[in-house]
Amino acid sequence: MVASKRISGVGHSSSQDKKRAKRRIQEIEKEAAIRTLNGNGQSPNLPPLPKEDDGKGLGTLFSHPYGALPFGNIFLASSDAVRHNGLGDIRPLNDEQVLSVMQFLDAEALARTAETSRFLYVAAHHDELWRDVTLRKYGSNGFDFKASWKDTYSLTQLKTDKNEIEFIPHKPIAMKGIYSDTFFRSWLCRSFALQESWLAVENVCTEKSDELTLDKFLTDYEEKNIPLIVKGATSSWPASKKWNKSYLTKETQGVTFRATSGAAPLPAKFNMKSYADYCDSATEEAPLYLFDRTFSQTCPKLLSDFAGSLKSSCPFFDDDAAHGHDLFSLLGNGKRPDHRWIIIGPKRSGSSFHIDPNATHAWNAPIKGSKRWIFYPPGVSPPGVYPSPSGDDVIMPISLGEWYLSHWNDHVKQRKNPVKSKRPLECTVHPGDILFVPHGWWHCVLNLDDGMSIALTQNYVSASNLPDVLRFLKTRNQQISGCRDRADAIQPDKILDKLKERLQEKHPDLLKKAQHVAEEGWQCAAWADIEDNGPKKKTKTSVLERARMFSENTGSSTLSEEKKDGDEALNRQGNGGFSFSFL
Ligand SMILES: O=C(O)CCC(=O)C(=O)O
Ligand SMILES: [Fe+2]
Repeated sequence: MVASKRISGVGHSSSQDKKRAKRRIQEIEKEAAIRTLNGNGQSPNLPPLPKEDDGKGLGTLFSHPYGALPFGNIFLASSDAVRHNGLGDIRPLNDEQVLSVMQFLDAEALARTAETSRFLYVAAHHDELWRDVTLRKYGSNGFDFKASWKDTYSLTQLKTDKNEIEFIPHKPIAMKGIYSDTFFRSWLCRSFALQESWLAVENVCTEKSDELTLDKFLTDYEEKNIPLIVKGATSSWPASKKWNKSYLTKETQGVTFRATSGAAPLPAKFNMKSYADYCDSATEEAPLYLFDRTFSQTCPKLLSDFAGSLKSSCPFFDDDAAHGHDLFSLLGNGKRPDHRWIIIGPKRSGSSFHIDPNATHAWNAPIKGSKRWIFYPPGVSPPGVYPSPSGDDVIMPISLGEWYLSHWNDHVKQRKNPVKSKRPLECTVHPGDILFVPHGWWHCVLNLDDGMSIALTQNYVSASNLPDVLRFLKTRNQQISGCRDRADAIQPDKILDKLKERLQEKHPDLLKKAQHVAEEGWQCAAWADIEDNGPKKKTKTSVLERARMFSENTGSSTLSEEKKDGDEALNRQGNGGFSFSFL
């Protein structure tokens, strides 16, 4: 980003001033030339504009509401005075740094800043800044979402103050002369068109639910550790028929749900109605995703809408089955790591690349809205995803949008990886179907449909992954998750012994066999090339520093991974790890 100076002619400038101005023009031009405009008139730091293919029209979809244009357009502009004059003495900061400083402002300061100049008007309306002030002030009490974060803040403030002032919704004004990859890129990553080519490949195995036997599932999929879609398995679930905005709102009266985003400083508490409203108008690059692990206790009615049917329609996922599914249940409810979630999010929300927690397998059933999945086999990091050598943290683009827009071409190349077993798998899973997510596979998930997408997921340990789970609990203490923030849960240093104790009582043969296999090594390559436990080698750079370095090298914003986990998600810079990462 250029810390630009005034380059237009100035009334009484000295010849030295003129020389300086000329030098500066040359600098700007050089910088612009380095960024060589690509075919879209954008700098190469931005992904090419995707072609609109969902019939909404490029113009509306891609014009920034406050008029920001990609930085490359400055090459065609007569001056960059808007930024120069608008930032005054802070102009040496780049746009990202300006936004970082503004994160320290409260709502009043933000509103006043927006009045000071055209450039700061645009910067001070960055939706994420208003999200953050709202979450800081009202995030833990719940609030009604209204159209945008600025409106939500204003309305909540007026209500809290019992102020009689009339609420006037904010209407963005498009400014001229704003050239910023920071503003434009973030807008692009939140409003990108879903490309047909992203949805074209379907190479995950499928089975029809009425033809899939338990034995076939266990031998052909679970033991081989490969993903599978079971078609039509959940169509008979009451949840599939009943769950929508009004039903969930009615059945969850008085309950609040947590929603988090890797890009938001704090989690937010929403009631269902407010979250559904948010889904209708969310405009952030990385939307808040509702990932709730407590719903079966807070809304048992929702559990009864699928738990019974799961047993009859998907015997291969039956928690109580004799073949030893869900072995963590031996630890006891509340004591075991988190394992069941309701997941709700708007179009373009979803989960960034992660591996599921504690070496567990999972199933995922979309109830409303389809989901696009990309899988990378165990031990093969997806493009743009950089796990640390210890596996305790991972760096990747801050949003799914950014991953799709920036790394798609590299992903396409991976489809032709000469080693077949390293190639990615891809699929769209529709309501009515259920997906088996084998342990150790990287996966990312994108919600494709308008309104709120609703899904259920459950993680489990069975005979097939027990050896790796035992090995994981023994050697990856730092990465054990789903228990640290709950006092009633068994903590990482105790969990292995407890599990072995319980298995010894209930399934001694299974334990013996699994211990034997575990001693030989990992079954799954996800953890194989990482040194087992031992003193953790301290790297000099923190996750944040590495993220920053990566960002500076690639022009990309990054995120240190977050976990499939409630409050532990807050510690994502701390003991986070890719093996239990989520979102
Ligand atoms: O539905 C989603 O966003 C993804 C959930 C997921 O990653 C899982 O179920 O393992
Ligand atoms: Fe997952």
